[in-house]
Amino acid sequence: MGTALIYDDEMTKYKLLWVDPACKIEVPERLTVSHEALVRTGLADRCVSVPVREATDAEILLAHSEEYLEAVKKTPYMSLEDLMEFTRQYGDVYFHPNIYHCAKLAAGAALQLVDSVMTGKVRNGMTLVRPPGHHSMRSAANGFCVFNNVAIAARYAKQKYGVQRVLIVDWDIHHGQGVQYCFEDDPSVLYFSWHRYEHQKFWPHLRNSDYDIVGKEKGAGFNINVPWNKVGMENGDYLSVFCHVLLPVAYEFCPDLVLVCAGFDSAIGDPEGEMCATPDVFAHLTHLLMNLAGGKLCAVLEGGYNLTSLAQSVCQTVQTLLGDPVPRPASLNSPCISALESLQCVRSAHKAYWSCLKHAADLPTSTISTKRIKLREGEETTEKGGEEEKDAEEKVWPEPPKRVTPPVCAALVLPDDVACPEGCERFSFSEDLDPLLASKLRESFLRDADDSTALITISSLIALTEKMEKNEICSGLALVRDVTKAMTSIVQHVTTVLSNRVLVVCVGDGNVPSHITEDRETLVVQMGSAQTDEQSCKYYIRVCLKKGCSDTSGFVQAVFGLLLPLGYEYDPSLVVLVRMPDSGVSDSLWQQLTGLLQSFALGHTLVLLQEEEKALVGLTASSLLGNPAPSLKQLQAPLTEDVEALERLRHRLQADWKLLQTTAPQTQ
Ligand code: Q9C
Ligand code: ZN
Repeated sequence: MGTALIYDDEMTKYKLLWVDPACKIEVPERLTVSHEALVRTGLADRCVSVPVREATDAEILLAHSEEYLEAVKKTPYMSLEDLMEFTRQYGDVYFHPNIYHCAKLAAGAALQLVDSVMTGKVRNGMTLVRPPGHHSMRSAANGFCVFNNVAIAARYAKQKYGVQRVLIVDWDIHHGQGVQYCFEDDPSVLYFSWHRYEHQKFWPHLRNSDYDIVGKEKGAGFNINVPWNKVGMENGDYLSVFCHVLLPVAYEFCPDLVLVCAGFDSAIGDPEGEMCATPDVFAHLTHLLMNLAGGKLCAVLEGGYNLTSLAQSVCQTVQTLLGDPVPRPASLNSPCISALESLQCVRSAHKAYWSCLKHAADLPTSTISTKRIKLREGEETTEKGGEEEKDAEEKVWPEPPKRVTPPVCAALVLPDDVACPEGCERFSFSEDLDPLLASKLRESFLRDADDSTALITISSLIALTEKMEKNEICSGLALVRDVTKAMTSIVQHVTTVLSNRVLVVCVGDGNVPSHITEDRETLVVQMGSAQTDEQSCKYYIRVCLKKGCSDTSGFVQAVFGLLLPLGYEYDPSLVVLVRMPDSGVSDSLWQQLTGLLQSFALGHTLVLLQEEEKALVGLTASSLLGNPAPSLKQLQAPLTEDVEALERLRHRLQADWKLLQTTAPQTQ
């Protein structure tokens, strides 16, 4: 199952023919540099190349009026003056004799991508198109857009493939108001957009772009706007919104297809966005969406005007779609005050519609009319904005490091009678065990059981973690006699000998030895049902669910609200995922967790299973290989007491872990 790449250089064959400062950034080179970067890095070659086609009239009419289509149809025959005149009725857009042709190809390319994914020809894909689409409305071109490529694609997928729910994620830095208008009363399409807003001072200056515009009638709750009221937003701000808004809602929505309005003007260096998120953040945004809808994800290019950051960001996105391990998120700062305010506002505005947000805090007091102005004037230095504007053009950032895929994707330590799944490698530690290490291991972990099999398993696992550290192996999986013992020895080895940070995720009840949890080199997050007196502390966090890990919605809530933000902030170099006996977690949830954890540590995850759980080897390995997890079906509302307990826990930990914040500090 591959990744489609759809591109045709015909779409570079139109440009601005007169002077218009608002439109001069939308140049043909946007496509050529993006495509050349994909070719140069060898990524294009790894994709399935799919040809473009023109969208038909009927397809364009899925999102546009007949009058508008007929008007655009005349543009190829217009004189320069007529084109300028025609252009004047719309905002921030230009026409050219060849743009109608290109607009048909852009929409058609999005449809080809939907076809390729829906028919199973590929798993996912990206299309590089001009003109972009998300600003164009039923009867109007706008913001460089002629036809709404993604809106047309969503309607087409519903019509042709009977897709029931479509998620549209618009990470372009502008509000795709055209998409919002198209689906505002439609509960079958969930539209999420974040956008530079600056309290309506930024283009397109619409009151409709604010957080309280949630959709209409049956579609109420299915339109999510995250306004950025400051420039300079960073990776931490973006990932925070994904963890605390988009992902929980998206999993509750349970889409059959994910479409991305993939604009890269939200990246550092872009003259329009003036944000500071680095190109590698798109690897994470992409990866976090890849386990929804059984992996069916179509990314369609929208904006992106800094040619360097655009090309880098496109490569990060495509490389992630291809399944390569994602880079460690560089320099994740805490979300800024303004981002937290937006987060709090959006979560509060959607409380009534999504059970995952039911217990979100109310609106911050500072948003109430006059206080908003006061806050903005009296902002402290922790705030972003201000001087960023001047040096936007001189912004420099390091090129994202080359992402290398280890020769072995998943290495398995298994008893001889358990078959090794396809695509994985059986790992056995053949060299004679270092006598010093052997005696140390025997002494500290196997004191009472003179069990040579267990000793060999542990030794193999230690050798495996060393190969992971050298990036010769990406991930590992082992069936062991005693998961707790295995975890203990591995964590001790990795933290002391390799002096690396380890994130231990324990699924299910069972004691975690205190010498692990007291070590600052280890962060332990345990999900279970056991109510004990033991309080969570900074490095040992226990999530208690009334019905344990069999409660999928409570578990998912904890994964997005707690585990992922903690993982991002902690930035481990190894993740150890431990499945305690009788955890009760469902197969699909287990696979989702395994997939999501590969956001961290360059995908270096070591999974430990009890030896009786042979049946789980295949599906766990499949997730380690990057296959999308089955979807969780539409989630029930989590138990109120669980959510409340989770919120209290999150609140308590916020002082230590800043990415857990979802509210702005009280002003005054
Ligand atoms: N300073 C897309 O990104 N305003 N469209 C330009 C120039 C229009 C952006 C103002 C921006 C349109 C797809
Ligand atoms: Zn844009």
